[in-house]
Amino acid sequence: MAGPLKSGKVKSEVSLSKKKFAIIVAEWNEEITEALYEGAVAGLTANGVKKGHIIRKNVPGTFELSLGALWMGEKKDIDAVICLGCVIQGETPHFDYICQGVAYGVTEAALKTRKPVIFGVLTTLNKQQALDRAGGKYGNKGEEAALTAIGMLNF
Ligand code: DLZ
Repeated sequence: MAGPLKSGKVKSEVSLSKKKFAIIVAEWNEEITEALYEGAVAGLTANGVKKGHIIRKNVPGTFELSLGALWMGEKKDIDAVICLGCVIQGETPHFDYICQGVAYGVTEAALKTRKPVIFGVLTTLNKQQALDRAGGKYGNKGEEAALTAIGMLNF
């Protein structure tokens, strides 16, 4: 299994130059999810993934990531799917339903497609906590999700 290095690179025993990734981006909390997307692309390209091999798809909200992941994971030429979303508890009365639903759905998509489907969803109490994890003081969880996808391709 590949291990993360400090540089944002991972040790990969498989060649990544031919691998294709789908990134599904939820449009809710766009400021955060765009930053996660930038982080994910940076994480992939820093490790040799070609920009042309990264396919982006948007979905309205985090809840829809599951179906988006299944649809993209079913495509023969996609090697791994990265799901990016952000659910903020203070602003979302049905926070728990969305989070449970997407956690279950992403797992289902991985098991059904037998491909890595990565859970790059921030579930935070407030917007500041999300910003801190979308390129702020705690790094970028989108980049982490990208490195996790690469790690799984090295399984
Ligand atoms: C409805 C809703 C709310 C209130 N909050 C969020 C959120 O914080 N983050 C997010 O990604 N999506 C939110 N949504 C939208 C749901 O994910 C979903 O799009 C709708 O419930 C329709 O299925």
